[in-house]
Amino acid sequence: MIQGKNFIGGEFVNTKGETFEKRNPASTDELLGVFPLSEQRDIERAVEAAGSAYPQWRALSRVRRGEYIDHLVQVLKREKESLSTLLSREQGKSITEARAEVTEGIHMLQYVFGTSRMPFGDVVSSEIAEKDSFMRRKPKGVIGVITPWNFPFAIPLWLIGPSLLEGNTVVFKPSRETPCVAQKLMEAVQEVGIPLGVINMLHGSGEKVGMPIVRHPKVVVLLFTGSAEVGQQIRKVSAELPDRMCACEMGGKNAIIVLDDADVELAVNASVISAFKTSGQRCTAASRLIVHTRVLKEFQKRFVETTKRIRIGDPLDPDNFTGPVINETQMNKILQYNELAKKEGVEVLLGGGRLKGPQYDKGYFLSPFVYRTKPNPKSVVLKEEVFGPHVAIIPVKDLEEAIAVHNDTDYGLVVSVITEDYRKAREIRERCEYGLGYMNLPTIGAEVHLPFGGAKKSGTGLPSASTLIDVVTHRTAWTVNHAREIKMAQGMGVKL
Ligand code: UN1
Repeated sequence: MIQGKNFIGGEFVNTKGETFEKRNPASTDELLGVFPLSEQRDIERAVEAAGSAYPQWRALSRVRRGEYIDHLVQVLKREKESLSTLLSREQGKSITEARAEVTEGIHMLQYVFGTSRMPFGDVVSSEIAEKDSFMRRKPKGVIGVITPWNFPFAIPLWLIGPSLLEGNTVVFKPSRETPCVAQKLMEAVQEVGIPLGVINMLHGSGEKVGMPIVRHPKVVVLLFTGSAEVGQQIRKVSAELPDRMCACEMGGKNAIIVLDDADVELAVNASVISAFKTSGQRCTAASRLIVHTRVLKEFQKRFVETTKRIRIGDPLDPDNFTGPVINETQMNKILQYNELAKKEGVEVLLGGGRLKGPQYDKGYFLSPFVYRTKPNPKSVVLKEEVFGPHVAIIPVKDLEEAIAVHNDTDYGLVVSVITEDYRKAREIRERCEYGLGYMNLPTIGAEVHLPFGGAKKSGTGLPSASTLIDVVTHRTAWTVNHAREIKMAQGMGVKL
């Protein structure tokens, strides 16, 4: 049982006041920890600590900051198995997925460390031979990091890693659904001896902790991954602050497009992985399978058969494909979307619903809901993100219709096309609206050194992961004259 504490100024602090419990979503009997519900004064202390740590931290060399990150990698690697198990118990994802997530988080830190001896700016040309111009990146200050429950280890590190390397300090608010892994991450930070106040963490709710961080005028950059609704709220608040930059990563209604020449077995496997890993609770999950009528019959039959076979159960059993969903609210929301699909008149292929039996009754286990429906611009279930094991098969007659159906949603995060025809794949690549595109692959499983971010409602066009550097640094110009006299660009005369 974890006795949760906030981490402020390099110390775990005792907080008086209200607390919340974290239970295992696979077996709600199991209490994993009790955590503080932070309040305004805790937020002030954390922002203050991050602000005070900033001048010394940014004054260190970039290479030295990178070395701290490398040390953090070593500690997290040592703790990999215990972190993965805790993640699986806290989040409900299968142990194999939890291990992959821990690996992915460590990969981000390794990437960041690797860039610490690489250039962080450019040498820029000048019209004047004796002038040397440079683009030099500078840190911005205190960065707020607000992260979701579906990737409680990797996403914080995607956002915190680059922020720290570039000399910023951080106030981190993990999701209230996944405080345990965040707590362990701070223990590792403390062991490494990252200077006090460089990373601070506050437990609590979105309303009482998240939004006050968003509203705080001393937080110059806000990094958020979560729902489109909250992201939009954050963008509005940020727009009122004169020097605030915010980068929001906000979900998807992703599709796999199965074309007429597709390898159907590959299409089925890619679709099952994309739709049901993490029980569909990834922003990269596929909830729309847009299938050419020529392969529809075979694809549908095999997709339904394979889906029936996936093993759902105890996430710590490595033979299980997926575990429970995160909590009761999400479970009910998903079930409501299933009902809504039925009301919309879809053809139900697998009925979904709560799994029953001794191994399921104490958790939030759902079986997949699979349906077939014609393209329907008025359908709500074809447009909104469900974030659960809920997937539509949508028949289309040709490539043109596939592209039109793909783009008929406000989101634009991931597309995958299953085809052997590179010309058709190119049409998908050019004309679909997305941030991450795949050919003959699932929609999940991006690697950290690629840009990660969506179009339309899915993102603000400021990608995270490796390209976060553009958000957490200010590009400055620095120009030096080596001549004895002043020579101006643009042919300006300066005869005095
Ligand atoms: C998310 O679901 O919020 O591409 C992130 C993937 C993972 C990251 C998912 N690497 O599925």
